[in-house]
Amino acid sequence: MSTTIQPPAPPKQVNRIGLSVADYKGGDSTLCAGCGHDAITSQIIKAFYEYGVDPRRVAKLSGIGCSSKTPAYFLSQSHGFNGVHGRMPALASGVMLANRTLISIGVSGDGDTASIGMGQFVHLLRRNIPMIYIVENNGVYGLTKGQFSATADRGSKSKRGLINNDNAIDLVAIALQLGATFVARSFSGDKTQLTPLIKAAIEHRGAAFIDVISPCVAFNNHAGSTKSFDYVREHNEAVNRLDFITGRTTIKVDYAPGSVELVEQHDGTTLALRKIDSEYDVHDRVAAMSFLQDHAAKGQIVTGLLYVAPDAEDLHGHLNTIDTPLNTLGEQELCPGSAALDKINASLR
Ligand SMILES: Cc1ncc(C[n+]2csc(CCOP(=O)(O)OP(=O)(O)O)c2C)c(N)n1
Ligand code: SF4
Ligand SMILES: [Mg+2]
Repeated sequence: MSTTIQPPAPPKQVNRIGLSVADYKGGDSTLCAGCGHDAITSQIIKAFYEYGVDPRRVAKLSGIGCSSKTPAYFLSQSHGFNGVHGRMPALASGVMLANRTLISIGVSGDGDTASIGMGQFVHLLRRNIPMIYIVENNGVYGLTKGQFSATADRGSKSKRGLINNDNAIDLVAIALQLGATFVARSFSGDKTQLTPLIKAAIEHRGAAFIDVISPCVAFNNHAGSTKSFDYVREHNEAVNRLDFITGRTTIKVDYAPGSVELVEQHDGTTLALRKIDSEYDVHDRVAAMSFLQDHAAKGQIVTGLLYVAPDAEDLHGHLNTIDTPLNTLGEQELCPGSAALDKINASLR
């Protein structure tokens, strides 16, 4: 009697820590079909999987909005805190002070960050709190049905035909002015650019800010909007093409000819920038600010990594914080003892 031998199941594709891409997914999205935010979620999953981050070492943080709902759609094994509208930076400050071994990723909206959360956002950047901070920028309050947000360009038209007469806040310009150490802008539909940017942000020590133009198909994807798919495709001016090269392997991907600048990150990883504009220097903050303004005046949206300071000191450096997570410290580390207290008291007399 003959027996049919079944071929072995094909090997499951896994990353360097043995996890499959399914380990980086979350729940099903409840956003509108075609929403730019879902495309960003896919790039977050891809970047964390390819980088090989342990999802159990990640804290996902957000406020309120369609964008702020998205942490439910990726990294289901990670820690998560969906906070109050605009208060994600306060959560991030607490998380990173309590446990600096975690990787924090915050997802916010233009309303969540540029209106109600502006006060918190600016302090997070100036303190250089180590985290990935993504703004899913659609120029509207999507969740509350399409009011103009503070990033809507002056003169842009709402779905109801109203014209926005207020000046727009450019979060990238503000981040550069505040001394942020990693500043980038991308487009939800540009996978080639966004995935390496997220990987570089994972690697960066300090606040890594990525403003991602993310069209709202329900309320801001019509003619007259400057955050629609068509508008951004027509006005996108990329400053660099990006590859992320992990220091754990010596293989460099994508050896395309042309001018390549290697930006060393901590941990020996390298960000490779293939320059489109040979004049563009990712280490020059002042030049980045004028580059941004010059192109904005021409109606162009500059995307790519605009500025990075790979050796900047983060919040932990400023405060000399302890490496150990606070909840694992014992009484011996927490109680300095009566001799130390006597000394402190004596110094205050
Ligand atoms: C304290 C507070 N104020 C106002 C609201 C109402 N609200 C909910 S979401 C939102 C704006 C969301 O816009 P955005 O952050 O751009 O996210 P999107 O939905 O566009 O992704 C507002 C004003 C709220 N939930 N809490
Ligand atoms: S309302 Fe806009 S932002 Fe919200 S899910 Fe729908 S398309 Fe996305
Ligand atoms: Mg919005």
